[in-house]
Amino acid sequence: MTATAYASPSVVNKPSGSYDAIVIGAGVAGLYQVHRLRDLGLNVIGLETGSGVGGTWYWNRYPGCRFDSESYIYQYWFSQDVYESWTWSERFPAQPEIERWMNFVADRCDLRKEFNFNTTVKSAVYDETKSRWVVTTDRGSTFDAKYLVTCCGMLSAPLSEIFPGQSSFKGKLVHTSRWPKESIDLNGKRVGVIGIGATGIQVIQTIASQCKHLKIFVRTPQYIIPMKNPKYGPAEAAWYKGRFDELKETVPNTFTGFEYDFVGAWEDHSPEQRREVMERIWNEGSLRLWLASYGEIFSDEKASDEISDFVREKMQERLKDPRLCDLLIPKDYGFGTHRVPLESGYLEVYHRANVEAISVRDNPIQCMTPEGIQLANGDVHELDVIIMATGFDAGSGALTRIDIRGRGGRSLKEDWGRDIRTALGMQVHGYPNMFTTGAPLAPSAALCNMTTCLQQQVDWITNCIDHVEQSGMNVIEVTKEKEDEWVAHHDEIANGTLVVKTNSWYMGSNVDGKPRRLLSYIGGVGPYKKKCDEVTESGYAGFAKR
Ligand code: NA7
Repeated sequence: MTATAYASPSVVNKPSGSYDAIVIGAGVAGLYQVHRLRDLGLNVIGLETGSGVGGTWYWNRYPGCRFDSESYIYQYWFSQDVYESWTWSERFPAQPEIERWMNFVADRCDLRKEFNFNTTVKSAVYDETKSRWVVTTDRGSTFDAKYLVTCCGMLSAPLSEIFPGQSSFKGKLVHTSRWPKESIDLNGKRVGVIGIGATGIQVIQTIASQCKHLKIFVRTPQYIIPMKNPKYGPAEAAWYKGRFDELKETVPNTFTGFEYDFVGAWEDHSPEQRREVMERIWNEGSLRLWLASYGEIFSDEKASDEISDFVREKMQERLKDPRLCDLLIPKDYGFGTHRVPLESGYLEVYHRANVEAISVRDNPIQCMTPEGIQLANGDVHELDVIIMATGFDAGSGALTRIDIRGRGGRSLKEDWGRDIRTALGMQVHGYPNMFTTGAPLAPSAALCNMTTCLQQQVDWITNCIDHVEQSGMNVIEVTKEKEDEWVAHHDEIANGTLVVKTNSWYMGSNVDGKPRRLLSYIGGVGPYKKKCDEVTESGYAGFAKR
């Protein structure tokens, strides 16, 4: 089943009032969290800003949006029936197919009725006298519940208001994650794209042939890996469906939550062997070169230099033109120290006659004007459409944009404005009975196959809530000491890597004033799971219960 029409959701399925648990978000984590809590017998409500399910895959409908994870790995593992009943059309499918899959999962598990859509949570306030969370929404509705689980996504708070004069622009201005459902006609238009991260690259390579003229505003060059995206037919579907049990067991225990794991130790291979390995993995056309070639590329300068040179060489062969090489090939940070996008013909776009790369490294964008984009030197680039592929306030932004108040009225926005701290990325001291997924200091904040990590977190949270319920308690809250311990452990591992030396959303450096800390736990998905399991097995040592 690949192209089912899905039911349009009722907007409001549940009334204001009291529930056992409130789940914010109807993406990968939110759907599964509602499913699990409902199975526990809890009265649960899901609240979602969008008009449908999908989260990331609902919002990011810009041209060219697709998986960088293999479709048969970016999966739910809780149900063999769900896994085997959906058939992917290719290795890295595009957003419409992924959105259809998310809707298929929601329908197969009858989850839609548990959600109120078109409903944005404005505040979540912990009432200490009642030990309950009180949540208000933009629709004027109020819900209270014993548990609050945030499944808001780690890349869902767009950086869409960053240039002075944006509202004066006479043409069409759009952030990629708010691309309209009815799409935008780019034919014959003068289009500008700001940003060449994973999103910008997908957009640029897709729209270049449609635009009359495309100006790409380039600041920091980006390493890339060419994607290989074969179509899947019955043979491939039978192959991966037959591996359900094996993948379900192995994927959650690898370093990054994908199928593959590292090839061996850098030092054990000669330079010639390493070259052979890199060539082989490069030709696989997946994220593997980054996530599962040599672990040392994240920590050892020599390994990082060697693999970075390898990728630079590959990019140079395609770009040829020295000006483009200077503009587009990274020189001052190591391969893989932030997100490496897959691409299909992206570099060749810059050879097209209708495409122009504008360097804004030393001559930054100053503002938008009614005509287009103005740079610091006064040059104005006249445009009909401006596409902002400018990224997100990652990890923390989705939560700090909600007025979340814990014990004593403390504000999460203020707490995280000083220092972004969590325990296991799933609880924050001072916020009892609040659980977070895709939040800072867990692999799910960036460095993993998202479905793997989010399911593991949802399972942990569900077991924890079940434990509280079974023990007849009201409240569970991580202690300050336990949180400190986790933050120290997280920092120790992070600070031993090269990732902390590179500026990117991974470090929060794309948002002015954001405290600098690696958002994602980099100790590995499998080891992280083990640490979470140890907490469960200890009866939640380090968590205060009453
Ligand atoms: P990213 O990776 O944060 O990329 C944002 C891009 O926008 C990046 O190239 C930025 O350049 C650029 N940017 C942001 N502000 C400016 C200004 N003021 N001037 C010029 N260029 C600017 O976001 P994506 O949406 O591409 O990807 C986010 C994740 O989604 C991705 O990692 C995948 O996991 C999925 P900079 O690098 O800051 O110089």
